[in-house]
Amino acid sequence: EWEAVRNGTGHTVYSGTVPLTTTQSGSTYNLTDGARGNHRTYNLNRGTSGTGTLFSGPDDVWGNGSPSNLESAGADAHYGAALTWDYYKNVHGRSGIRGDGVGAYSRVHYGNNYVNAFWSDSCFCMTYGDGSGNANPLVSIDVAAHEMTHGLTSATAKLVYSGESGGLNEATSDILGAAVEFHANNASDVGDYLIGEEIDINGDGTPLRYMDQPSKDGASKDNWYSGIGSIDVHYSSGPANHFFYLLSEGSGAKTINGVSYNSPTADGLPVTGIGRAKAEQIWFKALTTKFTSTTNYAGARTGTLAVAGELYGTTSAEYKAVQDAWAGVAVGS
Ligand code: ASN
Ligand code: ZN
Ligand code: CA
Repeated sequence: EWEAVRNGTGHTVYSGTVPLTTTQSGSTYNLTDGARGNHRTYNLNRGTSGTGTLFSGPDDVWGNGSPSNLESAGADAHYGAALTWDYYKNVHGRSGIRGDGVGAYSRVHYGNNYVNAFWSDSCFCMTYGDGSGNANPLVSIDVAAHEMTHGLTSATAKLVYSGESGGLNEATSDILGAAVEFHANNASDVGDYLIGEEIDINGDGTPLRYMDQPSKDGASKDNWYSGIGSIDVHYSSGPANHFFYLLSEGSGAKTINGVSYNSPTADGLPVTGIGRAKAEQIWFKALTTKFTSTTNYAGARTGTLAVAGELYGTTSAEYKAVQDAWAGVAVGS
């Protein structure tokens, strides 16, 4: 039996019509990404264990844009994994989650009315529910990149998923998930500092999380405080998400790709942003070379400052912006 890498087409739920890299095996096409370590996308068809079945068929066109066609969410998941792979490869020089060029896999249609998505270290895979009520399949670009980034964190800093390190783990997935969405440059799902704005999990069109002012979700914290390690990691992520927004874009009001933001600072002092590209380099390098399993907010400040010093020098505007952005979320000296 022969196999070949193919260029297919996905009609996704959230990202319009997109290119998908697939594999042709005999007369059958598969959602196996032959250009990205054979990352595969499986259909659990409402099951909750195993892999279900690899998406496959007689042609290289996947889904029709509607969630009722089971291939559509598969196309989103396959596309999101490819975008995340390409982001780490092209922007940070990392090939695959472990840096070994080996793909992972995605499973869609997990369970019944499951309103979540998750990364698992035990399967080294991502899993996506179909949502229920207003919530649609949880397969948008930022959600896929968020989950895949949990794999990166597991393979690098290994930030423990509780306490302040847990908040930093969650924030890392939001920060780099947003970065992937911006880099994707997809016309249907444009880049923003919102998480999960496509899936309508709240039923009123609001996103799951806001990086410019995390407290807008009603639960996340904008700024560090001494007890933050005892709240849910999806809320203690707030100060780090807010730090990243301030570092990239600066404080105050701003509109980007049609979305309006307003980012206040804890100390009332202004922060001048250094742009997303530099902020991404600082966070990624801190994650992969400075952070450890027990890094807390103070350690994240130290680690990102060390990286800013290495990349730009300790007298640079970038170094000062890292200092100011941490002070802006009440982490500092
Ligand atoms: N979707 C959630 C997340 O990635 C699942 C969880 O709570 N771990 O954070
Ligand atoms: Zn997460
Ligand atoms: Ca988003």
